[in-house]
Order: sequence, then structure tokens, then C-alpha cells
Amino acid sequence: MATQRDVYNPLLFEVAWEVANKVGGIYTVIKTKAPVTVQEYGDRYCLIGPLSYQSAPMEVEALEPPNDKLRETLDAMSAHGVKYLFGRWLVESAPYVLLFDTNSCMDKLDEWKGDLWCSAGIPSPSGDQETNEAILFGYLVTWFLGELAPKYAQDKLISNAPPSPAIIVHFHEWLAGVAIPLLKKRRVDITTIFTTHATLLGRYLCAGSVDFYNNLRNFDVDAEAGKRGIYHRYCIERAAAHCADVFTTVSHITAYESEHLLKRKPDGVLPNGLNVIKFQAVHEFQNKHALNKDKINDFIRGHFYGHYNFDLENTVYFFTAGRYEYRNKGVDMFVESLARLNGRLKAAQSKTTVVAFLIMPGSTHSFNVEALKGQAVTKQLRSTVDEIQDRIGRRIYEKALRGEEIETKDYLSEEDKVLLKRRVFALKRHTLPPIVTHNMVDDGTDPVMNQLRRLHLFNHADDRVKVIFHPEFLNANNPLLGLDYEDFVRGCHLGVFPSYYEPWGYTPAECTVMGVPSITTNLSGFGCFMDENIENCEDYGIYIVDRRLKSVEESIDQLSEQMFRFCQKTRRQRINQRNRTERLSDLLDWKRMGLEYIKARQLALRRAYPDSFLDDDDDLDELDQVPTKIPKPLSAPASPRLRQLMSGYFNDNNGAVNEGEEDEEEHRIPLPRKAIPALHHKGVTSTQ
Ligand code: G6P
Ligand code: 1S3
Repeated sequence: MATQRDVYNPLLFEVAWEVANKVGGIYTVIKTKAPVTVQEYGDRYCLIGPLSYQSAPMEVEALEPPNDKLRETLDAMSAHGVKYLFGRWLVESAPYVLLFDTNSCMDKLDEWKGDLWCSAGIPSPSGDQETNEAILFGYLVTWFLGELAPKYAQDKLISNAPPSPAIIVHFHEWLAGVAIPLLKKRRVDITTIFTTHATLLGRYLCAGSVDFYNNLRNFDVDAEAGKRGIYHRYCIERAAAHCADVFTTVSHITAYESEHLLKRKPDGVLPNGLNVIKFQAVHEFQNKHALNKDKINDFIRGHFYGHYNFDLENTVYFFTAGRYEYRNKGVDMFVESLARLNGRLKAAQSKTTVVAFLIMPGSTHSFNVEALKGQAVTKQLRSTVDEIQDRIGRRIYEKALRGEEIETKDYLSEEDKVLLKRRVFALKRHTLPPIVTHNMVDDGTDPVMNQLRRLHLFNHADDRVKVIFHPEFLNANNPLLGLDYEDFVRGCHLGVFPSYYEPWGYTPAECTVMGVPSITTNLSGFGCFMDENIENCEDYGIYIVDRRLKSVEESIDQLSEQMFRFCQKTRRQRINQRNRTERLSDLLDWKRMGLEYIKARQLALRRAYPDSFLDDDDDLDELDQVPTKIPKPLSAPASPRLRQLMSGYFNDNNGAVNEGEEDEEEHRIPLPRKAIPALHHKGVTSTQ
């Protein structure tokens, strides 16, 4: 008979390289999910990550371990030289966090690498620093859990003691995956979940010029990993996927990829959520848009000085942002489509100007002088105008006090006229407004720069599409675009993320919860999720480019068409669309998305401790509802059938649907009861 455990009050450890250590999207997953997990587990929840002495002091408040078992375990490790930091992670809900200093056991690296080869058959060549760190971290986590779990089992030896809590350990991504085969081999009494947020091979293959999705079934995975020098990493990832009790990923598209590249079909999909904080009144997020757009406008005035011949009232801001993965994140497609959009807007003699930002960190030396000068000269002009305005005010005031007649010629003094002329002269420039804000280390070979040059996107006066490549992440102290990323997004009109490889894609999801429309693709987890859950995504400001069934040419055309249509919207239509987009945020809230994590943990417990459940009641079934899509919004032209359907949702309206435009502030979206496909919780679906 299997061990009896308290499966109703389990302990939960979540292990990831990005715990209190911001690298990319996994940090967002773990940090934003913390509140719902703490709500469920309280102090039975603890995150485990690597200790970075640089970021930890800002991220963690040190504490004594809260119970004897934890203290004894950590003391035992510490006696062997292991350094760690235990405390509360300083994020909302302040979960417990345990960070291990991998350097503190560097002397064991060779021994552990040898053991990894002998016990799991995983090779680890020298010189791969990242893998070495992953191995050290994996062995530390294994050591910790191997010491801790038996302490709970000992409780059982006391007669009549209630079963001790089951321990669930949830690992994210291959970097945290080394421990999984080791724990399995050592038969540590825990149950494990492994979530992959991408596959190593998928990312590498897509970044090359491979027709990835059409060939997924046919890749010789070992050979492909070998060719790219990542065979050892691939082995870690594959072993983690196969040895975990429950294997999951973040989207169906990555589940399909995992099945073929990692050779285990995931047990389920755990889509990424966000910690959605709603404003009291809906119009507040619209106000924020206007406020932040003003700040972007100021930057634009400076950047385009001397060529500032377009109307900001008729300008829309597009942007893409993220890690600089040129092909995987679809930057190539974005730039190509911008060139086509430019042509179309010119041909249509459109009055609209598009300013397209590309915010992606690249190697740079510094800001470029031209970009800085633009901000400086406009700032000088601004302060000169303010001073003159002040002087005019004082002159008028004095004259009025004395009862003298005020004539317009008294407004501007001769000195002020000269001063103004000098400032206006300073605005003359013989160069075009720069397409990049920094001096790039590899300017001549940088793929974005080369594509912009090839397509002649140089910010000419008659271009309707202007481009600004900002090869650094944003922050409020930036001397050019002094805005934090969130504020920048709020000030923009459209996020464009035409990714080719995107297991989930937080960037468009973040846009959505801020009420900013975005373009994504049907190769991104987010795009597929929205398409599955919304009847007509575009009405809600979620545009999806088909990169699956269309040729590259056709996808580029589709993207430029979507952007062109967006440019034709009136301000009123943009405001309405933003309202609809923002209403989708409930769909992405961890309060909903977290349900899939709950199911994964239940499945892990049932697989490891089937006899510990009091009955056969499988409350997971309750979540297995047929997905219902969010219907078209009220103001979108609807078919009679849809009107009938919507009357059920918007019953305050007696089913009446107003065609055309309408302000929709008050309508809330009825969320489908079950938007996410269920985990296969009955039976193992793995191919191991
Ligand atoms: C928000 C503000 C409005 C403003 C509008 C501009 O909705 O509440 O006052 O007019 O933004 O929208 P736009 O799409 O033109 O930037
Ligand atoms: C991965 O990060 P990435 O940008 O390398 O994980 C993220 C979090 O799950 C996900 O949003 C993204 O699509 C993946 O690619």
C-alpha cells in the first residue's frame, strides 16, 4: 500500500530560476500568481530560487525559518557550507522564499556532474556556465527536499498521529529541472509537476530558417540538439518532462510542440495569468492613456524637431517590445508590414501619421547625440516661451494696474523677439530624425537597422510611418523617453507582436489588461487562447495574424491591412475599442487562470497518493465545462442569432442591439464559466 499523506493540506514548493530574479516572462508568471497561491496555501507555500547577491537585498526580507523541520534541514545543509537566504519575497502577498547560493558549493560541481551522468545519463560538457549553474541549483534543491521530506514521514511513526502533509513541488523550465530525475531516482516522497514555458529545441529551430510547425513530427531531435550544441541541455529538459508526475506547459501550441520534441504529451495546459488590478471607474484607464500619450507627444516633438510637419492630433503610436529575438518575436514581419503600411497610407493620401516604436534591448554604446539634441532644443524653446509668456504677463499686469492702454505691439519686446528667433534657428536641422536612439555596437549588422535601411524607412517628411528603434528597455529616468514601460504602453494606441515562436506571450496580454488593443498571431499561446474564448477577437481589440496557414507574404499583407484598418478609426472608435479591450482583463486574471494550477496539483497528488483520498469524489470534474465563447460586443453589427444569444448576457437591454457606434462604458463582459480546456486528469497520457 502506498504512503498515506494528508492530501487536503499539502505543502507546496515552487522552484524556478526566476524566483526573486528577474530575467524574463517566468518571473512575471511567478510574481503575479503569488497572491492567489498564498490565498490558497498561506504559509504552506514557499518558492525556491537561486540567490543573486545583487538583486536579493531588494527583493527579499530575511527571516528565520518558521518551523523546526525547515530550520533543521537548512542547518544541516549549512553545516556543509551551503549558503542560503530564507525570508519573505517583497511582492504582493509576500510569500516565503528560499534562495540558494549556487557558488557556495562550486567545489562539488565535478562530483555532481559525474553523478548526473551515472544516475540519469545526462552529460554536461565543461564550459557551459548556465548548465553548470542549473546543475548546482538542481542538486541543492534535491538535497533540501531529500532532507526535508523524510522529516514529515517520521511523524507517521508516532502512533495515532494524523498523516503528515503531502509535499507538492512544482518546477518551471529546464533550468530548474535537474532536480526532477534526481528526486525520482532517489525516491524522495514528494509529488512533482514540471511546467515548460518553451522548449529549447523549439526556440533554436524557430530562430533559424526552418519551417518549424510543418516539420514538427519529423525532426530528429537528438541530432538537431547536437547540431546546435545543446544536447546536454535538451537531456535535462527531456528528463524533467518524463520524470515529473505531471507534465504541463503554457499553451496548446507548446503542448503539441512538447509532444513531438520532448516525446511526452503534456497532461494539461496552464495558461499564464496576470494579477489584474481594476480601477474603480472605467474612465480612469482612459485618462491614464491621455496623460501618458501627452508625455510621448513631448518626446515626439523633440525627436522630430525641424521635421515636425505632422499633426499629433492625427498621430497614432504603435509599438513592439520584448527580448531582442528578431525572428521569433516577429520583429522582421512588423518592420516589413510597416513599410507596406507606409505605402498604403501615402497612396490613400491619409492624414494619419503612425509612429512605430521598437523597444528591445540590443548592444549599445550610449544614446546618440542627435536624439539627445532634439530633446534639448525643444526643452530650451519651451522654457524660453514660458519665460516670455511670464514677462508679457507682467507687462500687461503693470500697465493694467496703472490704467494704461494695452496694445498688442507691447506684447513682445525686441529682446524677446531676438531670443525667440535664436531658438527657432536652433530648430533647423539638415539630417533626418534618427531611426535609432542609441549608438549601436553592431550598427552595420544589426538585423532591425538593416531591414529599416533596406526598406528605406528613414523618417522622411512625406513618410506616413515614422520609426523609432529604442534598443534599451524603458524606465522613468531615461533622458529621452522618461516613462516606465507600463506608462508607455498606456500612452500608445496599438501593441504589435507578430511572433513566430511564442509559447504564451505576455506583452499582448499586458496590453489587454491595460485596455490597449494589440496584434498577436495564431502561433502564440495568447493568440490561440483569445481566439478560443472570444467570438470575434478583433471587435475586442485583439487582432490575430494567421501565421499558420498563410504564406509569409500573405501574413505580412494581413498585418499591414490590420494596421491600416486601425489607422482609419476615429478617436471615438478608438476609445470604444479600448473600453472593450479592457473588459477582457477578467479573462486573464489569475483568479481564473489559477484554476488550472489547482487542477495540476490535484492530479499530482492523485497520481502519487491515490489511497490518501477519502473518497472517489473528483471535484476536478466540476471544472470540465464546455467552453463558451465571449460573444461579439454590443455595438458590433450582429446577426439575429447572435442578438438572441447576447440578450441572455446583456439582459438589462432586453436583447436590443444598437448597430454602429455606441459608448459602452457600463456593459461588463459575462465570462464563460469554463474558458480553458481541462487537464486529462484521468489516466496518464505520457508516452514514457
Ligand atoms: C482617452 C481620454 C480622452 C481622449 C482620448 C484620446 O479616452 O479620456 O479624453 O480624448 O483618450 O484618444 P486617442 O485614441 O486619440 O489617443
Ligand atoms: C517564455 O519566455 P519567452 O519570451 O522566452 O515564457 C513566458 C512565460 O510563460 C511566455 O510568455 C513566453 O511566450 C515564452 O517565451
